[in-house]
Amino acid sequence: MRDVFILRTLLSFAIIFTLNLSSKEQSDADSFFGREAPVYPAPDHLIGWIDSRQIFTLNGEWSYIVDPMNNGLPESSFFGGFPKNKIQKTGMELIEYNFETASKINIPGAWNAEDEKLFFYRGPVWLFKKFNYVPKKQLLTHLYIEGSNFTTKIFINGLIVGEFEGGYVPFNFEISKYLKDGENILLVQTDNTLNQSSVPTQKTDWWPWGGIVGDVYIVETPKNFIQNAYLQLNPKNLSNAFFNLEMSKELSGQRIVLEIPELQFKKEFLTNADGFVRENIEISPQLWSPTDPKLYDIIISSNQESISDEIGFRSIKVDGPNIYLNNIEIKFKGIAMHSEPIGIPGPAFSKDHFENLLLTAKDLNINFVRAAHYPYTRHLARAADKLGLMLWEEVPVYWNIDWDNSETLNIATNQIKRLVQRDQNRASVVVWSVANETPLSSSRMRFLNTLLSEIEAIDSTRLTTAALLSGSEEQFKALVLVLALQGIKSSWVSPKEKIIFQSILAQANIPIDSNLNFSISIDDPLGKSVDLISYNEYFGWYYVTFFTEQMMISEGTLRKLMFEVMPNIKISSVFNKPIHISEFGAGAKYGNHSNKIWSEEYQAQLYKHQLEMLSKNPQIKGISPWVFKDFRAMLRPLPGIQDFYNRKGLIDESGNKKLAFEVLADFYENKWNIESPSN
Ligand code: GCB
Repeated sequence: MRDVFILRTLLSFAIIFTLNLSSKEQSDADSFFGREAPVYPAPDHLIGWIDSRQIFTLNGEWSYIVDPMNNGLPESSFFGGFPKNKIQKTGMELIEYNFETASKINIPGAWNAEDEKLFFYRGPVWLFKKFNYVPKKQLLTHLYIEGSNFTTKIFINGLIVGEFEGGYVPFNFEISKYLKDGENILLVQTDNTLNQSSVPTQKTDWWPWGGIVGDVYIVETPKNFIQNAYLQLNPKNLSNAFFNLEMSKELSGQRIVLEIPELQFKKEFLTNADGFVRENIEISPQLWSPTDPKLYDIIISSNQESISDEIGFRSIKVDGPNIYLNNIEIKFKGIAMHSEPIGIPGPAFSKDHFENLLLTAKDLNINFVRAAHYPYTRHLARAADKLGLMLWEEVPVYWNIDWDNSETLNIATNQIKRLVQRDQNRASVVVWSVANETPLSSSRMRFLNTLLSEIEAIDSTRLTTAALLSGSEEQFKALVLVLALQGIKSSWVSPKEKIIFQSILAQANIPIDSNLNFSISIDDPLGKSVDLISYNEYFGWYYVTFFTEQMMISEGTLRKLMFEVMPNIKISSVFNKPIHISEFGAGAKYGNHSNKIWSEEYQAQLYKHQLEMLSKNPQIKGISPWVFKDFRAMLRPLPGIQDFYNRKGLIDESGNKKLAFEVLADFYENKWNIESPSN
């Protein structure tokens, strides 16, 4: 049989290389070089409470091979691909790869952070790990990966385990049948290519870190195990909590014990016909809050296993334009972040990375972090739980994506579900965000409403949002008139520029002594579906740039005028809900001192004007300026200033504080409190 195949192969070679091919023959030739793609199964349902399971880490040193032609897959290689892991035995075997001698990388870690040659690379890279393990007959063995960007194919001992598309979120496969006693080989292909239908889409203002960017564990469970469990306070009744539990199989009558030793709570439940427990329990815990981030040990046991976690109890809700934590009105004093550690290139993934980020961010006197624009590893919310910071978590539905593509919707749905399933017990997480700056359309509404209903089905105890774009062209034309009126009033404006401003006003029939203020009313229809109206705005940074050519006024003049009019800008929404300003900011290179843009002084000035403006708008109940730390961005090439960093950070990549840092810290400490005894 094998000989017949080899003979046919050789014959085909001869034919292909000696004949001029017709198109039919060409397609035969193509299918000869590439085989039909095998089926790559999807991951299993997510396993929760991972940190209390029986786990063996596969973190550490791995080898890697870059495969720009995607030739290592079994379906694309004539020789069976890399999963075969052919080994040289006699020195006569033709093998063109070798994982044993290949370069090494630390996992978790992004190959485009660790290997300079791969900095801008987008494509497949193979990651290889040998490990010793003896599977136990009475247990199931799972492979758990906390995050892998963005398409991941997994092989164990040469066999296909499966594929996951999406990136950033955890997934697991049951792998018992692929394992053998002793040495096992795990081979993972990660591909960080993004395209129009992926999530995120092709163009983003952050780095497409590629590779395995979260913990890799072997996890052992009983054959019937507790898949996940959820314990959260009922926002409508603070002495009542929802307790939901799901078994891995639809097994009814399973005995489950829930214990909270510190509260002397112990109760037994039986699973229903679907293998679920869905109960309300009565407890009176001390409530979690930023000033008192109290966590309780929780133990859940079945007849076969026991899982545990530390969980905090709090409520979060909105009522009209106000936000309430534990029924006390609060403001979100926030900062936005990317998942990149201080002083270390690449993505953040570990407990240390996030503790360091959050502890440093706490010097801003914040109580809230917007974890933009994609899920970080579970260590973020764990650190926030302990440090008392409220969190906004988000999926990478960013700018314009393929709203009508059902595959794209599947990827995003999967991301939001996995994020919620993983972090549903974290008291720190108070906001789920489904999107950032997505242009209006009916297909976008359908898409985002689907994501919102996925959240609602799993977790109804938190706020939902999306960072919206708002302001029509018409509205922004009014800003031109407001700037022109200010230009006429301001003594420092040159006579030449005053003449231009006069003519702009005359054309619009606006008398030069009018009193016009600029106002924006957020009316994105998605506002109806979310709890928190979040809005990104860039007054003082981008917005003037749009007008300078059209007005024939220098950008310097317009920037100065913008600072003058900003304190009177009104931001409201048509919804009776709190507004959160999810972004504002300006680029500044640390150590660059001048009165020009990119200086620390310009950024600090912009913060002062922004904060004055925002504090005068009563519907605004939260802010998270952009951004805590300078982060890697391919859209930012300016040599000497950006060098492929987005420079809107309040600290630079090494942790140096820019002037604006203190401006924000002072605002949060002294100027933006709720004037009520409940503060
Ligand atoms: C935005 C985006 C954010 C960018 C930021 C910027 O509106 O939401 O991802 O990085 O602006 O710096 O331009």
